[in-house]
Amino acid sequence: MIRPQRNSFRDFIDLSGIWRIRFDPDDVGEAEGWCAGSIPADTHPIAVPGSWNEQLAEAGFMDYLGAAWLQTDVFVPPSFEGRRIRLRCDSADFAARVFVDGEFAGESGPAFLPFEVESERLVACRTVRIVARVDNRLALEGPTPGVGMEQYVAEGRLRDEYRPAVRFDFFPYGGLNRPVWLTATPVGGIEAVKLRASADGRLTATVEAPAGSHIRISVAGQEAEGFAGEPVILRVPDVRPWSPADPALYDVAVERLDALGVVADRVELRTGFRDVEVCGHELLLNGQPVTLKGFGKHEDGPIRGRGLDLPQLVKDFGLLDWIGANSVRTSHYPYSEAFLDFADARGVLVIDEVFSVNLDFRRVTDATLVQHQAAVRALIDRDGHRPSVIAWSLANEPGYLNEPEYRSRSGPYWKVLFEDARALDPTRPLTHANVGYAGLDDPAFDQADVVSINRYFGWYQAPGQIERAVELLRADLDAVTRHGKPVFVAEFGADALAGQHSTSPQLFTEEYQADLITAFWAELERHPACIGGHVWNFADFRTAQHFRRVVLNLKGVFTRDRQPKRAAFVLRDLWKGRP
Ligand code: BDP
Repeated sequence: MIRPQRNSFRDFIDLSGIWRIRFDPDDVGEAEGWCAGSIPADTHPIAVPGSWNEQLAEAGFMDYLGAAWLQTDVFVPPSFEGRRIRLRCDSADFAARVFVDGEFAGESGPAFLPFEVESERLVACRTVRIVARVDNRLALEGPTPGVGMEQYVAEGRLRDEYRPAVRFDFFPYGGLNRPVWLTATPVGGIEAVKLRASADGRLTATVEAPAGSHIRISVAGQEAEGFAGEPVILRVPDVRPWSPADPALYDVAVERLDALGVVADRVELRTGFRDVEVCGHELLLNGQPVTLKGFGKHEDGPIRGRGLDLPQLVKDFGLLDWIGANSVRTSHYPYSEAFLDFADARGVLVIDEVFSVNLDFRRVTDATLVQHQAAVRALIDRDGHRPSVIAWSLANEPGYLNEPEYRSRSGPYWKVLFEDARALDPTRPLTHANVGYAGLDDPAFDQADVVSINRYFGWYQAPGQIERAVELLRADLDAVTRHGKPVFVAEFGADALAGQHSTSPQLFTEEYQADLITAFWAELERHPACIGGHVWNFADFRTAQHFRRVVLNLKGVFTRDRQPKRAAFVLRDLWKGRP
């Protein structure tokens, strides 16, 4: 899939704006033909991109989990005549079926990743109605399992009931949370480009286009030619390797030439030349060891929910710079491409995570693995050319319910999943985020290149006891060191309510959060196998309702509206090396 772009061969229309939405709590829309669109009286206005929850809270849809039909009309301009016209959606949470003028056109693939649909109705010089049936429920056996009242009851876990019902600790926002586009590309054009660039200036491009297509690649004044489906290789002399200190980016032009050697299609991708590898307990970037300092984040904000928020992106990258962070994990799902544009340009290292949270091995079937593999493949396809992406994270906290099936059944699952990912991209290390319950010999560690652990000592365990928390952390770091790989603390932290203070160690105060983070950081820094840590979380974020959460998960070092807590200043001193 090629991201929408505009040049002499390609064009797009951004369908962002006010759409209409009709909720379908009884799941009757499909049978009743809502795919053709609805009259305004049955619908609410909704901004796209944007989640329906906070936008339509007053209409009663804050906690809505189910199907909803979103619609808009678009005029297909004359300039699109004779071209391949598609509808592209950068993501639909969590799944969508798309109709054009009432006819089914196609559906989404893995959640949080783009998909395209085509329809014979998409022809130039007419107005078409786009209707998307979006559903924010998750299947029980998916890579991120859903949950319902039945499971809470059957598992005897009524105290774990969240509203809306989820198995994870963030809000299941529904809607079209990233832009939707109408695109026009040449018939028989370039369909995909796989790029890999290394610090020695070598660039390999494999282009998907009609068989036999003649391909030309150019970057920094260098050119190479070849054919679709075969790697085309070129070398840039005196390349400036990409790094956080010098995030040098290069524009790569990929052209398809017709039989006469005339350019018939062109796409551009921005990349950077760099190497990432694991060596013993170290992670090397361009041959130099790196310490990861940063955060797990979320795509989350007031009103828009998970909707793409460009001002917030600008702000967040400013804050990462201000605090001296060099890295982020896209916990717990692939983020927008706009986010990765910033990471590439600002030199922020990214651990790119697939959407698999709290995988439950009591429910894993063959279909789970197939879906998980598809999600990994789609993520690598979308982000594989990004210099900022230094590792793929294939799951967050599988086995967190402490189910015995995790130990007995997950080994072969991880073997297949990790081997598959490694074959798709041998240039990046693989990891997953381990939860304490999954053990210090988590079967996924055998496959991972980096051993990542999430640890909440001082919070869920040993609350209020920072010294004890550090001892527990040290014991776990020592124990996982025996895997002989770099060790990374992918999550640690404490909730703090901005403005809550105390002179003694008290949970929820700004001082406790800051002191816990300081103590953990000292331990991570001194541990020989540890390549750094990510504080959980960058900013406070909304969760589903539960007595454990005060609307938000308060582990942010910034508030949800990006004001610093005490921990932010402490981290800034630690990471920027101030006294
Ligand atoms: C970890 C999860 C993360 C949660 C965090 C917490 O990976 O999604 O938000 O705990 O409890 O277990 O704050």
